[in-house]
Amino acid sequence: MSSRRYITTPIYYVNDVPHIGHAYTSLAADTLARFHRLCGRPCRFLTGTDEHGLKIEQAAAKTGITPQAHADRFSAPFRKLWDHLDVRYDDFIRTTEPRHKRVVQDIWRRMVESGDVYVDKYEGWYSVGDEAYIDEEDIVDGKNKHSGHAVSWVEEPSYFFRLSKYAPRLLAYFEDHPEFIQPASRRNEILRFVEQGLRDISISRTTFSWGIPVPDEAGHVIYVWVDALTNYISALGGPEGALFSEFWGEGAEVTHLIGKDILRFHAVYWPAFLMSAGLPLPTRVFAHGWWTHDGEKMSKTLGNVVDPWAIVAAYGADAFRYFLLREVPFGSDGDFSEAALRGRINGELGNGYGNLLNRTAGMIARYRGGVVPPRGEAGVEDEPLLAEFKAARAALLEEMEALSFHKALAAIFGLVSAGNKYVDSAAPWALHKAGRDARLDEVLYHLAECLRILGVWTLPFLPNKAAALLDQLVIPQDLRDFASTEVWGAPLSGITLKAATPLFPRVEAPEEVAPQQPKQLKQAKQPKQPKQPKQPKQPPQQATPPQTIDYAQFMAVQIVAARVVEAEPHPNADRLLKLTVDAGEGRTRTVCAGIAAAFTPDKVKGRMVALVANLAPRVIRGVESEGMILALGEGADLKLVGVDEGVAPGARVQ
Ligand code: ME8
Repeated sequence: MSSRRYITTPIYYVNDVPHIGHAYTSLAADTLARFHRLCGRPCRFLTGTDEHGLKIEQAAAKTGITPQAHADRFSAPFRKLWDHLDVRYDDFIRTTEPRHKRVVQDIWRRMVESGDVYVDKYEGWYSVGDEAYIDEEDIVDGKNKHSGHAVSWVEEPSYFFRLSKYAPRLLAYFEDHPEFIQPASRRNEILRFVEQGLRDISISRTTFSWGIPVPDEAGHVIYVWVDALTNYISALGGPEGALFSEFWGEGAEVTHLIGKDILRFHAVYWPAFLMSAGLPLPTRVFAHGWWTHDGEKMSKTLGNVVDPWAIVAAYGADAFRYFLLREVPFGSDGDFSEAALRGRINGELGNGYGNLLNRTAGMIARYRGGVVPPRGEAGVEDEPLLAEFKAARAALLEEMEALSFHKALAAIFGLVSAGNKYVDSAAPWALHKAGRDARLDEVLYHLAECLRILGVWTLPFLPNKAAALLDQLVIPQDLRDFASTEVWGAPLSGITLKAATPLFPRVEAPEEVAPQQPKQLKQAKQPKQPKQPKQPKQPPQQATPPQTIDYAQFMAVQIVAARVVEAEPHPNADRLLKLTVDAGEGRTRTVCAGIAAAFTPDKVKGRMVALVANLAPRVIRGVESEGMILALGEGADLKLVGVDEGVAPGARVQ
């Protein structure tokens, strides 16, 4: 596999301010680029803005400024947001730059020389919103049925590109390079489309002027998609550029990250243009899914477009990045909600990762004066942690190659979980009490090394928090690259840690901090009183209407899906089972449940249950219980509230 990587995002239209959809691709590209850099691979990351075309000309006309002034005004916020989100690109291309125009005209000439360009008349539908020619069968009620953008009839002289000629070559290329279009479901879509045969496409416009002129032909501007797609090579200086020979073609791996709506342009038109121009093709085009917001499609009219600035102000850039990459597989659609984001911050980030840092730094401070001890006496209890490290490292490398960000994160957080379990089973407090100093040294060393490795691995995903963690552990620069995590056992002994500050402080929903509400809820949710003499059961009284609560009050109770991973009788109470549950937090919880009359431990082990996750922990007959599982009925007739399979632990009931 080649080692020079070129990663691109779409260039964004300057008719809009950046939103979550733009941020998603840029954050994914940035994470990937950071990962390659961490691995020491030469890598170039390009983004930019798409500034020509009728859509931009019309937007400028609306505000009464020139298209160039409009482009300048709307390109800047993208750079600003990328700075704010720590998106570290190597180049930002604007299609109105001379370096870009020159290469677009060069590509045009190459296509002409190949005999693939001819003049004719275009008669058909055009969607300005999509900047695309739309087939009759894709129009419903005057709109592109896929995007909802209005279409209008166009008749004008136009240059055409012989796309039809390239269908067989494209199909042969797809066959030979199964990795070219990803994910696989999208590849099949494109295969079916090309197999039907391709029609030639119009590649110049004459009815407006905001574009790159067709060489030697007054009155025609080059179709905006020919213009825009060429950015990927104009930013390398064009086919003759030094960067082009380094990052395009032989010896380079080119990855275009895009949204699913613009796949046809990238997977059909772009390779055909490149074939015609006699240039190598990119290695892969990966189409990610779309985000909805609280279950609804985002739109300006609905006013529900997720503004990355607001999210970052409330939760921080790292948490936003983590959520987007962890919540759904990269090729799938996803739903953004602040409640789900808070769940991840408080769950695997706070209770899992942050907690491991706090516990480790706390114990090194308490038992060793804040200095990482030398390695001491190895024990069999160390083996699961070391095995998890090896498995996680292999998975991380593999999943990043596959652009499976969510699985890469799952692998890393598997090690977080193993680290927390290791604390529980090695029980440093007990070793300290028993005076087993050499063993305690070993355990504390392993925990420090585990955190260093986690810190390094999370640098691409959580650049600020991971750097803060490595700073707290005072890890030298040469122990912050991927190579330094190849084997477990870095020289950390003797390092004096800085005082730990929480990495992911708990975040509360705005509703939860409103006065009164939590109090009322606590009252409503405290039925576990010492047993009172039982009242005979009454049907609900009809006379007084049931008390209602509002949505905010409901949301203050965090009910999440959890899997029972272990179950055993409670050591001190016959009617209780002691359950170990996984609520997707990167650690497990112990929950005491009064279900022993209805369930033996093996009947609940493995089941998905509904867990009240934010009930204050309390010690029940000597065992601390962190939460409550929901059940109905009593005694032997008791039933558990179930959760369908396929729901991930940690998913919130809402
Ligand atoms: O298409 N969820 O630019 P653009 C996820 N200029 N992604 C979304 C999204 C959502 N809700 N909404 C939009 C263009 N996107 C062209 C690209 S490249 C040579 C030219 C994504 O600003 C969308 O899928 O309209 C696309 O990948 C990107 O935002 C840019 O959209």
